[in-house]
Amino acid sequence: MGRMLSKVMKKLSADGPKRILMLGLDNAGKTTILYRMKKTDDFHTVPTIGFNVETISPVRNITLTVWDVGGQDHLRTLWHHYFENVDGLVFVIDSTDKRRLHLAKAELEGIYQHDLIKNAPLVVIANKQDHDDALKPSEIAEKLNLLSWPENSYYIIPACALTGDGLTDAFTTLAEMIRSRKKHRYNL
Ligand SMILES: Nc1nc2c(ncn2[C@@H]2O[C@H](COP(=O)(O)OP(=O)(O)OP(=O)(O)O)[C@@H](O)[C@H]2O)c(=O)[nH]1
Ligand SMILES: [Mg+2]
Repeated sequence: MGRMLSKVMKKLSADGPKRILMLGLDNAGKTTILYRMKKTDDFHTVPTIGFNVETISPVRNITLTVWDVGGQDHLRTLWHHYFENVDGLVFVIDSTDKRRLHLAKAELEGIYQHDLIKNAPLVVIANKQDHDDALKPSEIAEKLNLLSWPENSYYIIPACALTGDGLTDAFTTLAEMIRSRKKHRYNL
């Protein structure tokens, strides 16, 4: 009975809402992504001081609680306060912000230094692809040095938060990555 209960509990927690942390430099488009996924049409974003949290359902049977934390310089030092119990990470890049890509790379690498995050699957959203001068995901992957990361530990997806293009793919992919890891771990 006890063993069965514990198996059921594990299955429930494996199927319950996953906790997603969404980070990235200021102006990358994190809050726009969150409210586009929430299908909120009438919103205007202002730089986030603190965080926003919303439950989203990118497709049926997937529910994610997404924490969007402000990315300004002085706020990035607070990111680690959100690392507890994170199932997966979304890192948002402004694909037009070539000048600060090296900074985004350093921040991403810094995040993955933390024990609480280091095994969390990663989806990088190459946002603002509606701009003609946006870098392609392959160029961003190279500049972030993602090619040296373990296979299947990350996925990079082109997107436009204004239209929503790529966003369902990004969150569904992350949910699948989390699910396949949990399945592997618990052998469910
Ligand atoms: N052209 C274009 N603009 C975008 C896109 N996504 C977001 N923006 C714009 O980029 C600006 C910043 O977006 P936010 O969502 O506030 O950025 P953020 O990452 O939440 O920024 P912080 O809260 O400061 O960390 C806003 O003016 C958005 O309208 C996109 O895909 N294309
Ligand atoms: Mg914001």
